[in-house]
Amino acid sequence: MKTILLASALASGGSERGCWRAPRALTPWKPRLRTYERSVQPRPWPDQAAIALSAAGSLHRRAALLRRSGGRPLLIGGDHSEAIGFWSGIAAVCGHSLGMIWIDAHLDSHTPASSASQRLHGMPLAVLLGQGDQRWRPLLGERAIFSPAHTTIIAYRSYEEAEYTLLTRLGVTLISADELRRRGWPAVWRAARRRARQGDRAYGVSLDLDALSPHCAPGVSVPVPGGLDVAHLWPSWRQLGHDRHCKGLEIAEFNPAHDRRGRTQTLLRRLIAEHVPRRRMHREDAHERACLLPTF
Ligand SMILES: [Mn+2]
Repeated sequence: MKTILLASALASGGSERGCWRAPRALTPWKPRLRTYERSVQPRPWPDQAAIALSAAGSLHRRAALLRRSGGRPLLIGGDHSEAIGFWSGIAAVCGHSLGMIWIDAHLDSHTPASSASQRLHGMPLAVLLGQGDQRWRPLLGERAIFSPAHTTIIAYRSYEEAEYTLLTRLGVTLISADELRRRGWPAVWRAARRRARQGDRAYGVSLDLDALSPHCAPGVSVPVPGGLDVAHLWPSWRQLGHDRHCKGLEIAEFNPAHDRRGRTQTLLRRLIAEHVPRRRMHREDAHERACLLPTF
């Protein structure tokens, strides 16, 4: 399955708007693409609901289109609220709830009733598990996009009680950064992957760069000490390229404004290059292979 790049300059759901410049990391892959770098100042939900719903609709349609063409979309973001449109588009083509491996320093499972900040990038997982604001219904439908029993969150270490309670009630598997350290990455990854693809289920992997130790990836909006050493991630990330059950990949929350000496950008480019060779991108029509979505 060929991996196809998709980039989102979405920053309206984050805590600051630095993520709008994240698609610049794609420069080696998009020699002829125009960049869109206009952005609105992030606003709490539901002030920016119209923007968020419209952006999610575009991502939904684009992800579904790429999936229907037989490719595996790799989305480069953008704040993590991009996940709502992206994964719902992939699930629409699969026709059932997806398995999910969500690697993140946060639980991203607030609802408007529990969130103090009302930032949408703290809510995408709740929305995708069918627990979000009613306004998402027309896009998402009645069914949860992720099956809770086939979803694992890995490396979390900063969260609020309400998120933890919601996820536990739904039956999502939660592996904290402490537990990850105790059990080791290979065992945790193996179990999460087995759970995600149980019964030949289609699944996806969403990597929030803040899951990684801030030493490896300083360029994020909400860094949290501790976390995953990127060295552990490589073999697993590479392995996904050969897994036909894995229907989509996402790397979220790159904020170039906080990067140090290009460390996060270099890392992001290496992660992309594992699945999309640069030379291939230069030879082929970039417009078919990389799509950059405008923000608003
Ligand atoms: Mn996140």
